[in-house]
Amino acid sequence: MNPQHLNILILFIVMLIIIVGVFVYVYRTSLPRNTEGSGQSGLSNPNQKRFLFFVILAAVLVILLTATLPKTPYYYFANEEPAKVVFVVARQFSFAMSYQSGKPGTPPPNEAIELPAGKTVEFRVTSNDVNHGFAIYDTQNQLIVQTQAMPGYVNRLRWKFEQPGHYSIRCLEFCGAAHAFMESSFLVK
Ligand SMILES: [Cu+2]
Repeated sequence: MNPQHLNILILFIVMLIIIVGVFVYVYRTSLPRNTEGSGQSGLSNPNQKRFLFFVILAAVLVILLTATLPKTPYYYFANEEPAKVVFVVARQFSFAMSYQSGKPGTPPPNEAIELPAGKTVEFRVTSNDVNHGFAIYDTQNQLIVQTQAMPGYVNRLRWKFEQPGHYSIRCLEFCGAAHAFMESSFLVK
């Protein structure tokens, strides 16, 4: 297991423990009480305990969001000028790729794509019909980055390919009968 997968596994186990903990807490605090103690104050008061619980929960969520949001791929290479821009139009059941953007109402241009290794490139991804996925797999067939291809919308995906070779593109959004065969590729050198 590579370290990245291990981190994700640990994250999921921690989240699982937190979720189970919340359920156990809610279950235990919602049990009918057999004590007749009225006029409780301080932390023995269930309302105050609940309030404190939600304050801590909110604080944990804010800390986690602050720590993880800047690491989302939306900001990858945001300050760099892409060396190449590739226009991608997905449709049932293929990807058309070109260095030129197409004109509305005409078939999208399609050409073999070659990208420079070690330089930031940008894909501008859209769809001509339904929602598709645009997922890039490296030379070892590992998924490295992906975005959605949506009709009427252009998603920009920036990446830097360090390894030269053939990269595959697959659709990750079930889009119809031949979805499983919706593939393309490009060369990095
Ligand atoms: Cu598909």
